[in-house]
Order: sequence, then C-alpha cells, then structure tokens
Amino acid sequence: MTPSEAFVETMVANGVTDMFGIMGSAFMDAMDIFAPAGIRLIPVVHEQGAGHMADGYARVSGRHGLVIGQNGPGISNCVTAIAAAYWAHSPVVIVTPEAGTMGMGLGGFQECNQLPMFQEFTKYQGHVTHPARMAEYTGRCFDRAMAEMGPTQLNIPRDYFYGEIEAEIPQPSRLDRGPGGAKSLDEAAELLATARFPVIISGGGVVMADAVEECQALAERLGAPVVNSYLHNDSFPASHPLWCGPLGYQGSKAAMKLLAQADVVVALGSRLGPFGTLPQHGLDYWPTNAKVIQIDADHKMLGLVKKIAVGICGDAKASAIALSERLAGRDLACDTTKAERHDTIQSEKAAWERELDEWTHERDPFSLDAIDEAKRETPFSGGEYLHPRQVLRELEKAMPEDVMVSTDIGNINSVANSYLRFEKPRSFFAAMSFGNCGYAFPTIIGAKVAAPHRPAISYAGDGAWGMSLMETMTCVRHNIPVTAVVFHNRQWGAEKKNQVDFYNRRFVAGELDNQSFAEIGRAMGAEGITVDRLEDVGPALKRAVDLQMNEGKTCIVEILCTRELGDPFRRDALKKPVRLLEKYQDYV
Ligand SMILES: Cc1ncc(C[n+]2csc(CCOP(=O)(O)OP(=O)(O)O)c2C)c(N)n1
Ligand SMILES: [Mg+2]
Repeated sequence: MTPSEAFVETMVANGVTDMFGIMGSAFMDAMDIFAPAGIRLIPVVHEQGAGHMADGYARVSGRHGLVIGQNGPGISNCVTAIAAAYWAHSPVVIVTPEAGTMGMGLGGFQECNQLPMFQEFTKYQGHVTHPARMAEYTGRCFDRAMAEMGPTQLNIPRDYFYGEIEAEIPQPSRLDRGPGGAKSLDEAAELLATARFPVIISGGGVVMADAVEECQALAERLGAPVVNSYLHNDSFPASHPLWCGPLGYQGSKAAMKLLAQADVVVALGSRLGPFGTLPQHGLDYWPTNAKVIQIDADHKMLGLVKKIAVGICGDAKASAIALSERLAGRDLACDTTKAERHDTIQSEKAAWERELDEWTHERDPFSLDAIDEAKRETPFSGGEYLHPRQVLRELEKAMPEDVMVSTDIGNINSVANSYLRFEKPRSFFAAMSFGNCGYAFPTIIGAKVAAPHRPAISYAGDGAWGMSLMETMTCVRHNIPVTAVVFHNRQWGAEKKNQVDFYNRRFVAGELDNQSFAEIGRAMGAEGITVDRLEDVGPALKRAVDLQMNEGKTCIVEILCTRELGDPFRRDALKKPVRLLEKYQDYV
C-alpha cells in the first residue's frame, strides 16, 4: 500500500468517522481517500475552532477527536486549542503534516519545526521517521491519547505520504484499567471505616471512567455528601439527595461548607487542581486537618497539589467498586450519624438555594453604579438591560433534558457555575485550566457532531463570542445546528473586574461597543434572537432549542446584560499597585 493508505487505514481501524480541519496540499494525497474510507473531514473557519471541535467531540463521546491542517500556519493556529484539550484531559489526536524532508532547514514555504510548539501540551509526539512506519506511528498516537487521556501529535513530513510500503495496520490497543493496589485500597477502606464525616469529591475522572453509578453507591453506603470538583458539574446527578454542587470559583456554598466539616475526603478521579480549590465566597473551606484519599488514573497527580493520606493509582470506576466491596458488611463509624448528616446536607443545600434565589443582582458599589447607569440607558433593541444572575437562573429553568452545555471564560460564564446542574455525565464542557476565551462555541459544535440527538448549548460573553463567532458559518454550511447564548454586556467584564478591585476603576481597553450579535448571526445564515426582557429569557432559549432539534437551525440568543460584575477570577494573583516613579504617582 501507499503511506497515505496506511495512514487512512489505521484511522479506519480506530473507528474514525469525523475529523475537523482545513484542507491543505500537505495532506491532499491522503485526504483524497477519506470519503471512500468513511471519514468525513468537516472544514471549519479557523483551525483553532477545529481543535476545539475535536476536543468537544472527544469529551462527549469518550473517544478520540481528530484535527488536521496545513503545515506551518494551519498547524500553529491549533496551538491554543491543543493546550485547552490537554487541560480538559481530552484524547485529541492532532495530525500535523510538515515540510518535506528534502527541503527542511532551507527556509522554504510554510516550513517550521512543529514538534516544539506542542511539546508541553501533548502526552506523546509521534514523528514519522520513515514512510514505512506510517501505520505504526498513527496507531500509537491513538493508543497513547486514549491511554493517557490527552492530546497526541502525529507529525508527518509531507513527502512521506507518497511511495509504496509494506505495512501491517495495527489494531487499537486499549488499556484494561484496574482499581489500584490492594494495599492502598485497604488503607483507604480502614480510614473510611473510622470517618465521622466523610465527603466525596467527584472529579472529571468519574465522568471519563463512566463511574457515576459507582460513586453514587459509595456515597450512599457512607451517607456522604458528594461535591463536584471545579467545572465537573456533570460528575454527579444534581437531583440526587447527596449531591451538593461544585467546589471552587462561583461554586456552591453548600458544597464548600460541607467539605469544610470533613474528617476524611475521598477525591475520586480528581487531580485536586490548585485553581479549583481556592477560597470562595469568603470561605476558606479546604479541610486542612482531614485525611485525604486521592484516586487518580495518573500517579503523577497523587499528592501533587494537596497533602494526602492515601494515594490510589486507579480507575475511578474500578476503585469505587473496590472500596465499596471493602466496606460491605462492615460497621462504619459514620453509620450512627447517617440521619443527622442527611439533615445537615439538606439544610445546607436549601440555604444555598434560598440565597441564590434572593441573589438577584450583584451588590458591590461598582455593580450598583452599573445597575443605576443601565436604568438610565435604553438598549438598541428598546427593552432593558438584565441582571446576569437572574438571566442565568431563567436559563437554568429552561434547560432541555439531556442537554450538553459548554461555557467560556468570562465573568458571567463563571457566575453560571452556580446555575449549571446536570443529571448525566458528559454533559458539561467548560473551558478548563488553560482558560482561553473563545473555547465554548467551537467545543459545542464538536460535541454536537458526536451526539447529534442531544441539545447543544454554548455560553459565551460578548468578548469571547467575538473570538469564535465565525464558526457559526461552519454550523450553517455543514448542518450542525447548535444554540449559542451570548451575554452581551458591552465589556471584557472579567478583566474589568480587576480594574474595579485593584486599579480604582481606571478602565483600560475593557469596553466593547458591539453591533447586535443576533443580526451578525443572521448575516451568517443562522437565526438570531435579541433578549431584553427577563420574561423572554426562558422562552428564547426554548425557541432556539426547538429550532436546533426540530428545524436543524443554529440560533444565536443574544441577551442584553447590565455591566454589573460578580466576584473576580484571580483575586489570589493580583496586588494593589505600587508606583515608584514620580510621573505615575496618581496610578495607585
Ligand atoms: C484568549 C484569551 N485572551 C484573554 C483572556 C483574558 N480574559 C479572561 S476573561 C476576559 C474577559 C471576557 O469578556 P467576555 O467574554 O465579554 O465576558 P464577561 O467577562 O464580560 O462576562 C479576558 C479578556 C483569556 N482568558 N483568553
Ligand atoms: Mg462581556
């Protein structure tokens, strides 16, 4: 066969049916046979979008997502998306055709060294060193992406697609994951047997290992509250009595207050990332005296950020089963207080819901000024500017069943964390630790390709929306209907919040004077709805989802919001300004 055929046949062996990218001469020989191989290459507007789509595709399907582009700029356009996928633990395979071997180093067209730019954000980089090794490297990239749950890179000098080789197509090799070592599991079970107030943190590993049921069984045995780790709101069903909501930035006070009482913590499938456990709502809730049992499939995460008592290198599902088995039939110290703890959990949850209901708008001085200002203005559409929290509550109430939601980086998107609840795993695709604006929309497009029967909704602020809105054309061109909610507050709000808190409201580069995003959406061939009355929020979302599910149409729901701002992202990382030079003395 030819190396192009070996490449394509290895993708087929791995069950690839969809990939995202923009065509290029560098891989045209292989691309020519994608269709007969049963592979659809979905062309996007910008390769960053393709990378995020592959990420969304992987996150919802639990399988690898694929992105490909032209050597040089097509590939460098993907760097941000691959970094984002890395921190979302997404098995994205990026195929990077590169300059031909006979020209490399001479400064030819679109020539660049493509390995260093992904070095930090990949679990494995397969560089095809000889055309005869095409299938071997291709297969390994799939295997490693799935084994390590992260991006891998397949780098192919463009002349290596041509020729004639002998090749065996490797069959996919997938890890048979286990519960971890018996010794650590025994130690964990002993700790749990003596715990008075155990709390479970259900992390992304629970989603990836499809371990919600097993997590639930363990929680029910212990009567333990279950909190979602930061931005893994879909790691436990929100309707379950033991569910308490997410930890971390703009998370659930009930979750944090209950975790603060823990004497033993089970971090199931969580790396306990540093950002996700920062103090919130004025609560420094991490139980420093509690004994932590951390379970992660990656041994390098055990004890990395938080001090732990027991580290279990295991699959969340298998480990949860192994722990439940070890506790079965035993008397546990916490058995006697089950009813009491149940009441505590319910009352904390009820208190937080009440607080959320009453928290209709932000109350800090800047936000109050912004609300006053909004009252004096009339938006272009004639209605009024809405309070983000009320908008988020209405959206929550209008969410369809089985929904998939992606969120971006921004102030309103962060506040949304309190209002996004899920019944099923693989439903929530937030921009994770890489934290790039522009993540949500292309990611939900990829998710929709993988799960066309599920309603797909993205959230983005107007700034982040500007970075990604052009992929509306991808939705329209290729019949991938989604619903995009845009919080139009006329500012890069999240960063402006720092200027409020630390820079005496000296606003630099924070204002956004936008056109109507509904209208821009319509110009791209989508539907567009502008919402400027609170009672229209729910109906607008429902209408947009109806358009998506029943008419196959993408709809941009633009919601006009006041400029009020919730708590900031990085209070931990900023300092009050000090100016030493005379000319800057006023800038404090
Ligand atoms: C690619 C990228 N550029 C810049 C930032 C810094 N940043 C974080 S949040 C934010 C503002 C987001 O504004 P918007 O999307 O309008 O949402 P809002 O905060 O107004 O709700 C910026 C610029 C980032 N996270 N990612
Ligand atoms: Mg904004």
